[in-house]
This record gives sequence, C-alpha cells and structure tokens, in this order.
Amino acid sequence: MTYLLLGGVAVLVAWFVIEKARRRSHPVTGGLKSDITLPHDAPFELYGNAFSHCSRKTRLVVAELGIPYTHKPIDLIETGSYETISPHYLRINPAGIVPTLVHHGHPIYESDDIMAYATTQAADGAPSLVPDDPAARAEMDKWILRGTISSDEPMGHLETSAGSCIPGLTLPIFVTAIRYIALHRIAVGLLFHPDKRRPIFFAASKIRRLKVMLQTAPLRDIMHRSRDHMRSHLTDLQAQLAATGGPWILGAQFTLADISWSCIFLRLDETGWLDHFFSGGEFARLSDYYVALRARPSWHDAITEKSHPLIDGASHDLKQAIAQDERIRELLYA
Ligand SMILES: N[C@@H](CCC(=O)N[C@@H](CS)C(=O)NCC(=O)O)C(=O)O
Repeated sequence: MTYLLLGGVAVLVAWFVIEKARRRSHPVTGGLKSDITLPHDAPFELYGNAFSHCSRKTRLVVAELGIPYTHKPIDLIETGSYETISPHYLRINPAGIVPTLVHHGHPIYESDDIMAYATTQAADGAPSLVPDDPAARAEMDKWILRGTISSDEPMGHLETSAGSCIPGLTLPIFVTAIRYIALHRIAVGLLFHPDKRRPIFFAASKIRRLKVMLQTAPLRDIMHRSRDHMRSHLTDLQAQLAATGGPWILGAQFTLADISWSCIFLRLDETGWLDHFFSGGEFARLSDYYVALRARPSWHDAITEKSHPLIDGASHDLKQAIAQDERIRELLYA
C-alpha cells in the first residue's frame, strides 16, 4: 500500500516537472523575427483573443488595411483556458502572451510593433494610417504609447499610460467572467502560470461574490487609482480632440493612435466604466468620438464578428449587478 502511494506521488511529481518544462515561458522582444520560421497555412496568421485589448488593436489594424488573414483564436482563462501557456502556443510566442502576427511563417511580437508592421503590408488602395509629416507622426506615437499595456509591468505606469489603467479597471469583469470557468482550468494557472497573482485572484473570484471581491483592499486600491488616472487621460484626450478639431486624434486623418484608443473605449464600455465617466456630461466630445469609432467597418470585422459569448455574458452580468446593487456602485465609483 505504502509503495503504491509512493509510486503515485512519484508519477505526479514527474508529470509536474515535465509539464512545467514544457510550459516554460520567457520574454521576447518586439518586432519581426525573420530568423524564425513557424509552420503556417496562410501568408498572414493572427493569433489573438476576442477579449484581449492588445489582440483587438491588431485585428482592427489588419481590417483597416484590408490585409486578408487567418484568425487563430487563443484562449485566455477569461475565455475558457490558459492556452497562452500551452506548449503549442509557446512555440508560436515563447512569452506566452497574445497577440502574435505570423507573416509567411515569421512571427511579429508586441501589438504596437504588429500595428506598425501591418502598415507596411497594406492592400492596394488602403488608406494610410500613419501621417507623412514627422511631427504628426511623433504625436501619433505619443498617443499610441499612452494606450499600450506593457508586457513587463501591465499596471506599472498609471499616471502616464491609459493602457496601464486597463488591467485594474478590468478586475470587476474578470470576477463575473470567471464564474463561467471550471476550477480545474484555473488550477492550470496556479500550477504553471509565471505570474501567480492572476490565477490566485481568479481562484478567489470563483468562490467569492463580486461585492466581496470589490471590498478587498488591494483590489479596490488599484481599481480606484486606475479609475482616477483614467479620468485624467480622458480629459487630455478630449482636449486633444478639441485642439485638432477631430474627428480623430490627429484631426482629419484616422491613424494607429485611434485604433489604440478604440480598444481602451471598448474595455471601458464592456466593464460599465464608460457609463460612469460619461454620466456627468463632461465628456460629450469623447462620446461622439466613440460613436464614430464604432461606426467604422473595421469595428464590425474585428470586434463585433469576433466577440466572445462568455465575455458578452460576463459584461451583461456585471452591468446588471451595477444597475441593481447600490453597494456595488458605491464600491466602484465612490
Ligand atoms: N505589450 C504586449 C502585451 C500583451 C499582453 O499583455 N497580452 C495579454 C492579453 S491582453 C496576455 O496574453 N496575457 C496572458 C495571460 O493573461 O496569461 C502587447 O502589446 O502585445
């Protein structure tokens, strides 16, 4: 009996060690890796996730530029499983993050680099998403950077980056999304994800209600700081639109900066924050801007058609909880 037990433990330990090695990730630098050639079936393959902010940016850019591509959906735990740290995806992107664009087998990493690369591959007749004037281009880059989520420190630069505010503001929808995910799938993250804070948060969200989660001090702190900094980023964006006269960030030309910010607005929208920010009426210009972004055909191709039922359900649940429960509104907005 003892031998049987010891044998069982040895098998489990061996499985864990082997699996851990197969799922080991390491950071990658951005840009085109022409020295790597991956198996591929189409000239352009875009690996990404329906809910991921960075993946959405890249889908919007290829849609705007009329680049035909094969979409390769990769799950995050919010949409079902930790596929980003599966051995098959780590062969595509050893950092274990989405998105990755693969062009003729060569991967391009980091969403901002993918956006820039895509502009060099635009279909004939596609509009230019990058201004010719160097000063305007520098201005565009500034607004793109402000919408970026850093790979090293996703919540690290709240003051200077609206993108950094996104993970903190996403926490409430994580809680409502994770209810749909089986615990054994979250356990994969506890065992193998390089950043254990996230699976711990997801496991806690699985067993505790939204109201309880929102009362957790560190969570509330990062969420409120993200909210307050996001408000000042929105104030600056509104001033920029007023200064250029719109309809886009740089004025008449729709650019990569607008694509970055589309995804910020979408995340604020699906998590209920946009209703909160817009409710005072002070962001009327931004409200029009968001309507204009959603009206572009690229939005339909990249966002509406690629939406995920689980995220739609989680967004609905969250908004309903916010509408029905005054305590939740207090915890989020006070
Ligand atoms: N700086 C990277 C950030 C990419 C990133 O953080 N991706 C997230 C989804 S938005 C991810 O794949 N996370 C993996 C995980 O949650 O396990 C980029 O812009 O591409």
